[in-house]
Amino acid sequence: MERELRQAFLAQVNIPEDTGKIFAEFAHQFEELMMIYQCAIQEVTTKLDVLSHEMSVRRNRNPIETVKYRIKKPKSIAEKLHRNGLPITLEAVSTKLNDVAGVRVICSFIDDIYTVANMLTSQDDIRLLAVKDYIKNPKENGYRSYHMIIEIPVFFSDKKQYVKVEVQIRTIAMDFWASLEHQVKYKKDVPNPEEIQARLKKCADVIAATDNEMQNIAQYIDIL
Ligand code: 0O2
Repeated sequence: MERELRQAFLAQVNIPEDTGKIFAEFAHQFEELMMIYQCAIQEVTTKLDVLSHEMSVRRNRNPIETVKYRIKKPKSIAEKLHRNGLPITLEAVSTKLNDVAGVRVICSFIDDIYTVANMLTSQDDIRLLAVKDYIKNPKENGYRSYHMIIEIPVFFSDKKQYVKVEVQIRTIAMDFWASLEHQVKYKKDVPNPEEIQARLKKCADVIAATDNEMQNIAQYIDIL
């Protein structure tokens, strides 16, 4: 198990690192929980790979540009639980956090986002738990993206378990914006943060207008 994980959790729960047996058991359970999320990510990315392969053969264009994924880092898990006033326990991780397993799908056009979301959620083994449409309702800072919390069944040796995965779907341009904004958010000592936020908001507006116009052109030349 990563040292970072140990330190983040132990620091949050005030357990000295040499508590031996208790720690070893906790570490093992945490590792098992992360394995479950990792398997759920594999299931979702496999579905996306299949769709992507099918689209590239059966249609003249594939709405899926890129698929990325990540397991939330132990430090971020601990911080999010702490921020939300939740106990730093494995139970809280699995019952209260929706985004430990995250998959991000990058598309070229806005319409592609809804196409991919529909293709995924119309599969009968996927349960759609929640949708946040930050494209129709952008955040005040300019953030745009389509978020879904889904549950996907994972078949283990002794049981079938539904596992939550956050799926974020956005255009290339929205992704470009979100990566820089994310870095600004987590960077300490950003000079003139208000000015940077205002400039990023302007970029988000320009990007939204560009995404819309790109889609209009694609529709006009009939490639969507
Ligand atoms: P990281 O580092 O990506 O993991 P909920 O999970 O529904 O209880 P939450 O977390 O506010 O509440 O949900 P939401 O709004 O769907 O946001 C979840 C994730 O979306 C974030 O995870 C980011 O990845 C992304 N996101 C949301 N808002 C913004 C934003 O304003 N800017 C950027 N760049 N990304 C955003 P984390 O845990 O914040 O970060």
